[in-house]
Amino acid sequence: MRTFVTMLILVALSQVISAQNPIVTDQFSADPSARVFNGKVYVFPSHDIPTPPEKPGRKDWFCMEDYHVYSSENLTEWTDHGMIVSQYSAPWVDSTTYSMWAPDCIERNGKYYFYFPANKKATGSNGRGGFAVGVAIADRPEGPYRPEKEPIKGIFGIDPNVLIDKDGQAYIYWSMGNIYVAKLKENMLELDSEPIVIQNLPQKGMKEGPWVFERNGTYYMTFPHVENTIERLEYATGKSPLGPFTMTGVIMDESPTSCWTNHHSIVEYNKQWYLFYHHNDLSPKFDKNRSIRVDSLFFNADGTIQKVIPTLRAVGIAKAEKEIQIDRYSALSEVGAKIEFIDSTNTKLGWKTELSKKDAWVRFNKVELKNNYKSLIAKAKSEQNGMLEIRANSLNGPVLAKLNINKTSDWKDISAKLEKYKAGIQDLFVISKSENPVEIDWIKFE
Ligand code: FUB
Repeated sequence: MRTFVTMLILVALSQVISAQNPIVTDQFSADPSARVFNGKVYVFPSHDIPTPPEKPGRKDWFCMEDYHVYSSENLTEWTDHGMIVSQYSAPWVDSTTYSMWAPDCIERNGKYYFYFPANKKATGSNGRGGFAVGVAIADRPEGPYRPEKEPIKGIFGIDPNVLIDKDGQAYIYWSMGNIYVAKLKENMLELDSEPIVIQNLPQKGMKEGPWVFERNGTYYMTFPHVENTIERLEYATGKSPLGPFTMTGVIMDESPTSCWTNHHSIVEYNKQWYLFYHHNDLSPKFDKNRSIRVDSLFFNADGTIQKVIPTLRAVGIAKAEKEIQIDRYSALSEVGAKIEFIDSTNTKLGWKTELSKKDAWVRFNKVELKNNYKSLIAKAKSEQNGMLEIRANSLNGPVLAKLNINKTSDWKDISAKLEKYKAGIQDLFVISKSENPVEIDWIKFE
């Protein structure tokens, strides 16, 4: 009965968000560890928050008090299952430190083990506890999770990552200057070997956030590293989970918005590989309030990883009848098109597309048009009278609708009759057909 009630509460707490990059926009999120459980992708990020007034000393630093978990089947609609572990629910965590950094989660024998770093309650004479790694266990990926009373003995560090090898042996990796690894016992709660430092990684520049996976007999040790001034994602490869590893390449260059950290995970889902990572999209001026993202990742025939270029469009097929955030575009015209926050004082309201010239355009790829839509709706405005054309698949492709945006300084839902169209997955072009500037929040089909 108790489990049933808990499940009902969890369902009631779930919230579905349709999103491109970043994939979570109603709160900050960072350090995404993605896992495939029961045919869905689950993402376990950390959760940045603005500094609370009682912690002014942390104003310029990471501030994190709990974790949420998200899931998706199509990688465009994400369900937030709510908070799973907090600094107040784990008995060993010093709940004044807001230090719930990058976590990971793994399944073994039907149980879900959630690993998270945080500052321990002080025990030493210096009054500081330092970073340890704890575990919380659940019967379902969404929780509820029960935190263990004590952290794992023998780990002093951050950014836990767990690999269960093909022979069933589990390994835990973490960082603290270097990257460390140790075997885990079958119970997933205790170390089964002395920690060792992974050798042959770059000596200079900070390394953290290990994420290890195996593909075709190669073990990929992937990690953020400061080669120049901020982190980029690099990797080394080897033939065993313990190494030796050889430095192999760069997965993603430094953030174009100068986010100092990047932290990632790599996962295969429905025969496609994905890179989950973070930038500071919703907080351009403070890079400790980050947002998680996803893009496709490809391997070369020799097993090396092709560099991933961050996109706004992200992955997956968008549903035409949901609000399509065209500001998460696939391409923009060189002149007359730009993206701005709807309200720069409340970035969580998202972005808008501004088309300021005739023939300026924005392209949004892979929208699934079903049969029988009658109209196209745009949330838009124009200080003078504007006009938009929506076309399928190219700038000269079939016209789907023409929208007149009558002079207004308020956002309006403007509707136009749809022309005959072909159902299926199409790329949409939204094109300005007047010299008067038009702002668009989203479009959708009805
Ligand atoms: O999110 C806090 C810390 O920043 C993580 O633990 C690191 O990997 C870096 O992303």
